[in-house]
Amino acid sequence: MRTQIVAGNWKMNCDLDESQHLLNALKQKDFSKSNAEVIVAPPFTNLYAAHKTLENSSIKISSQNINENDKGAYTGEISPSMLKSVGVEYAIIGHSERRAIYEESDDLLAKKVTAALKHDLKVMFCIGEDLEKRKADKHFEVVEEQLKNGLFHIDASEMKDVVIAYEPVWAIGTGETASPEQAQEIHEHIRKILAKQYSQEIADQTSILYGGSVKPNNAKEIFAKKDVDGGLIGGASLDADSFAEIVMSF
Ligand code: G2H
Repeated sequence: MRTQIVAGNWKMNCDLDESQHLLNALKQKDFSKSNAEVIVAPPFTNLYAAHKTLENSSIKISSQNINENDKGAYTGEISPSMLKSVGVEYAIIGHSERRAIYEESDDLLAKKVTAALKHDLKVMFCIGEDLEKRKADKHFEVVEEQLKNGLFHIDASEMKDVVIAYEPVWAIGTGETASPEQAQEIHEHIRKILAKQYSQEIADQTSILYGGSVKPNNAKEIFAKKDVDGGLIGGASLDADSFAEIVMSF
């Protein structure tokens, strides 16, 4: 049985007060009725306080990014061990906003994956095509290339610490969502690629999340699909009630 996950990617939202407010509201929710592992990814500045606030909670913490180096002259960057030291368990790597706005290449992302795993951080590796590629029916190829170039340098034994998040760029923050059928189709394809690269067993064990305008009113339908193991939630994760409702969709 694969781990079902609902992760909130807060992006560049919430100062410390707002973050604490949201976390305290999430702590009040009874997630024990859901089968999903719950993760939040606040901005770097809120991670330590989040760790302290969530100490007796089952909610786990992720960073939204990571630097690929151990330490040194990388002004403005945050290393994997720094994240570990403030209670972070996951790192989101390769989010489409990092790929598009900050021009993070497959090569760089591959290094970030290696760095995260080296420091015992689990990886949430994001892939997904833009509208142009979807219209050209190239989405299957795009995700395969992204996996090959950014993730498949790791060993089969390391895949237990990797979660994949499929996020079609055309559905991110746009209010547009892939249909449950579109999500299932590509998740199944991703699982086949994992089986080809590693093994059927690894493919069957790897959680594949869907991301892109997941809301309380569409989560259940999407999560019901066989190869969708949860969601990476942006906008709707900033409201405790909405996020909790999505978690409860499992
Ligand atoms: C996709 C998603 C979270 P949203 O970026 O990673 O954001 O749910 O706002 O589309």
